[in-house]
Amino acid sequence: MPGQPGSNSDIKVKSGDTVTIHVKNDSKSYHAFGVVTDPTDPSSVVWNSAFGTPDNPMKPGKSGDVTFVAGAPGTYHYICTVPGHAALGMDAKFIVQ
Ligand SMILES: [Cu+2]
Repeated sequence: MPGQPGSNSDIKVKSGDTVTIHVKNDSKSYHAFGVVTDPTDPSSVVWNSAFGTPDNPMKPGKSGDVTFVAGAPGTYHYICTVPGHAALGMDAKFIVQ
């Protein structure tokens, strides 16, 4: 789960890969996961990669897996899709080769 600024590792996969992300909310706030085309737009989630949504986010302590197939090659981001959270640093690159 994206956390502190600068501490998030880039993820690299190949187009067509089936990717499973284990998401764990170990903070005291509400969060949600998604791979997006635009980190400033939480609605730009691709490939049904969301776990939780801004309207129905993960509660503190919740965890789970989301599995999706990586699409076209390019540089995407994985972010917290709760509005404002990506700008706080819950943002890193998700690179499809
Ligand atoms: Cu968040």
